[in-house]
Amino acid sequence: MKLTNFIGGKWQEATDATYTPVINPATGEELAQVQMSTGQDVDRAVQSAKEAQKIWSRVPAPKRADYLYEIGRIMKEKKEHLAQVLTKEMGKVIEEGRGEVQEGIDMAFYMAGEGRRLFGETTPSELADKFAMSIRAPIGVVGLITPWNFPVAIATWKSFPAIVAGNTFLWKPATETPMMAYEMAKIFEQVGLPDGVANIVFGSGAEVGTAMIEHKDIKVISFTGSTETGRKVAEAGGRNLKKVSLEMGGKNAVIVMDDADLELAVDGILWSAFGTAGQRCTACSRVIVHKDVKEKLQNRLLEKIETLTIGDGMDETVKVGPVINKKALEKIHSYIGIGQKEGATLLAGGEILTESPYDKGNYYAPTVFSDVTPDMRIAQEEIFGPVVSIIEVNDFEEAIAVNNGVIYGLSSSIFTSDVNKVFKAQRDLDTGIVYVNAGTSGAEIHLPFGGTKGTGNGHRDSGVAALDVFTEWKSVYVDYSGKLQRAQIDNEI
Ligand code: UN1
Repeated sequence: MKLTNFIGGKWQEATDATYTPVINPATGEELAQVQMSTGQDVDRAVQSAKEAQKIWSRVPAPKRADYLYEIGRIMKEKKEHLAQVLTKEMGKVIEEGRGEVQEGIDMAFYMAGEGRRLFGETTPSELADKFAMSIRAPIGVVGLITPWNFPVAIATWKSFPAIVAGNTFLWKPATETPMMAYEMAKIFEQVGLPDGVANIVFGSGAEVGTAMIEHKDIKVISFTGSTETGRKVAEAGGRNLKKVSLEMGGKNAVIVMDDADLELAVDGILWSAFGTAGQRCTACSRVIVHKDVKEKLQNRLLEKIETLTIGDGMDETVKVGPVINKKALEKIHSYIGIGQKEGATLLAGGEILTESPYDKGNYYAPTVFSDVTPDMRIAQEEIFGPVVSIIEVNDFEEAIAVNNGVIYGLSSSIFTSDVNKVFKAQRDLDTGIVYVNAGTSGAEIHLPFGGTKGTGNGHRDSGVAALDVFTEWKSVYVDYSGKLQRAQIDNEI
């Protein structure tokens, strides 16, 4: 199977196309070949998106939303198929594959509802017989750059608000996971989304991503990926005066206080640290635990890790799937030496699984470090794999300080039964998402998603906040006095 670009409603071979294999991380099997496009293909897609946007922006928003209802309905109909494709190309276990597709379905229906809201504001004018309002206007052609760890959900967080608001888009999916983009393009075709509203160009960040950021007719770039790349996107975006929305890394912590339900906390940690093999930007990679319950929590965590089945996510009983590729395996593994050198104690895992049946895929053993101090690299840097570091603290204040003492600010969680700590924590945890008595992952699509500090640049994906990325506020004044009235001058009392 060869995956070609989807431009102007047609499947198009790239100029000078070369192809790269798409590999199932669980088995090493080749699933497809994806084409690597060039800047010329980006330009072609932008032209088509630009033409389409002129018409699309005039389609009433409730009618634009009708396409989203249809997209959501078809995604629901094909949910199992989509989940299987997702699990095969990305590696997450099938239950989570279904969950991710559900996230996309929810986003479709939620944003379709926005077609009949897209609320602006009316406000009094300071002058008589004058009407004032602010409305959300579409921006134009928007560029979406999405990562491999959530190949469909993240794309829906961006593309659905973009189109309901009257923009058209060019989407560059990650080269590791292009098949979900192909599946979505087939759905766009099936619902008869007008040609050019949705365009997909496959290729590398260096070539296609750069061409998108440099293109003068792409007005917004919404990017999810590494902090390293995000910084480059922001720099180039700044130079080109583009609106750039960034969603980057995390170093999310679960705080466990001495008054917590420990069994629940352990379950929360297991799910957030080892679900998706730790490859979520919301994954828990630090446990900040009160000294009085550390031993107990640690022991229970180690017992429960033993029960996690590792393997191909297509097997319904498997809880931890592979990581995306060999490079990721090596990066994760490099942190074992780093942690040990810094004086942390390796309590579990710390190895690449090489024996059959693991030898064909990219499997890493769920890993726990203890005796970690907040300044160690394993407690500061995003590892993006199934590795968690346990840090002991003396009290609540120290726990908050350790949580906040990293460059990232995506998600945090606290397990406690003290209502005062709950409210203090939600105020003081410096992250865009805060959980109480739940792990760090599992955000719902109708709430804003994003983080503070090095995680982002102030924008949010999903939720109604996503509309802020894809619309421009336009202030409209209608003077019906029939005479020239001058604000600030003719309105003295
Ligand atoms: C991500 O890891 O980039 O909150 C997205 C969660 C999911 C989305 C994660 N709903 O864990």
